[in-house]
Amino acid sequence: MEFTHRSYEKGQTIAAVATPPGVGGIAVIRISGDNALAVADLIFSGPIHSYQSHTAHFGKILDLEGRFIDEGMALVMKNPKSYTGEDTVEIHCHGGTLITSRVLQAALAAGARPALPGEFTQKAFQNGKIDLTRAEAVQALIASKSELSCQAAEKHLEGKLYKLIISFQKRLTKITAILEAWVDFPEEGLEFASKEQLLADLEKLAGEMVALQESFQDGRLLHTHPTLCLLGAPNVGKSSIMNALIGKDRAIVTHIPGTTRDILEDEVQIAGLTFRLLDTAGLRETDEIIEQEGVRRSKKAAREADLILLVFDVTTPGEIPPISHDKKCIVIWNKIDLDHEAIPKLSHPHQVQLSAKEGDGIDGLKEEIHSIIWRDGPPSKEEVILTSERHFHALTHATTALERVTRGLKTELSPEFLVSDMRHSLRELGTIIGLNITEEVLSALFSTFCVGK
Ligand SMILES: Nc1nc2c(ncn2[C@@H]2O[C@H](COP(=O)(O)OP(=O)(O)O)[C@@H](O)[C@H]2O)c(=O)[nH]1
Ligand SMILES: [Mg+2]
Repeated sequence: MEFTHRSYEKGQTIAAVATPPGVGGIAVIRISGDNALAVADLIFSGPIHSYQSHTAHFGKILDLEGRFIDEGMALVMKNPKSYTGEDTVEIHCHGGTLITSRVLQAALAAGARPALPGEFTQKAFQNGKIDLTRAEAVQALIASKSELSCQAAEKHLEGKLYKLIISFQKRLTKITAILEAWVDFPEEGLEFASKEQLLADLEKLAGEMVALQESFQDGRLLHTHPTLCLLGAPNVGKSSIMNALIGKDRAIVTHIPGTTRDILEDEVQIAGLTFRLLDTAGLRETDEIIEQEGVRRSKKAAREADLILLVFDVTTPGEIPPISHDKKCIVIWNKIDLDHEAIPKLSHPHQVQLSAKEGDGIDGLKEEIHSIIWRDGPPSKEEVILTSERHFHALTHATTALERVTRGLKTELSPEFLVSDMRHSLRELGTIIGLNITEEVLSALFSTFCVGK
């Protein structure tokens, strides 16, 4: 990960354009920090200081020499009731690139410094407005392109993951206290019944933690954008299927075999997920050097794909090569709108028939993709799932430490070791919500955010 580590200085006043670059109806320049009101006062016609918190005011936006930049609104949010927990002013101006940059320049000239990526959210976290899972959820929600990743991020933003981690911590702390008492008063020992109870509690807790950990199998799909790769002989209709799946004329389709030579890529929403869809050059022996390279690339893309869509033309199925079972694959029989002989019988479990030209069977193909990707059904609306690698690793460490405790308790291991593992587990859980986390890790994390968020 590439990032520049930066120290956080509480209260420093920062400014950034919070709206996306480009032209729009309005743009928002956000200013936050101890001097936010003073900075805004210098570039806005009204007396920002005297405005009540959470009120919006129309006025002129001026540079430090008093030159008119634009008319707009100032929205004042005084600490601690703001996103960052500090004094914040948002200036809404017209959304022209030049106007926006002049307003930002004026704010910088008035004493703010340019905000780094994610710095407003970092302030919110450092000032205790939100825990780290919620801070991360903000960016995850912004980056969400699919229904399911949105749903998962919303859960985290509502604090559901945070609450779950806190409840794990409480139960861990309780068990740790019992074990610590055992260390302090070893002669009293752990009574037989309480040891049984302790083991039962531990195993129940570990089970719940492992369940959350395993939810990352689904959660990983939400942020990695799995790949679908169209594969098959020339002219079977791969490019036509790509176009039908994404609903636009993305790939060139002709009756000439070997039309697609390079790999084409686009995004497609299926099964609540964003997939990378790859269209490839048709697989065949060829002396043509560009096509040879295309075929090589097709094979490489197929090897790396999460799911292969292997296409055949029902009118000329030809020789069907053996289909490997270790790779997820759907066999597609295309061109069923044309007259054709009986479709060859294959034992392959996932087969669909369709006509890319007419659009028939495309929904069936999507359903098949859905059933392969979500073998046990997609994550439910209620379920809290892990979607971040960072959370997954911390939870894995926490559960591994807990498993050591369970084993140790069964094998009469000295309680000091058990306590040490319990503390380790607690610490790992804590990092998920942002406790005991190094500044380097934090700034690496926030550096992936948008500027202005
Ligand atoms: N009748 C019919 N023709 C199709 C169908 N799909 C593709 N074609 C035609 O088959 C030819 C090759 O299609 P293309 O998508 O370029 O195949 P590719 O080489 O596998 O990418 C074109 O002339 C398409 O119009 C289909 O479902 N029905
Ligand atoms: Mg093609």
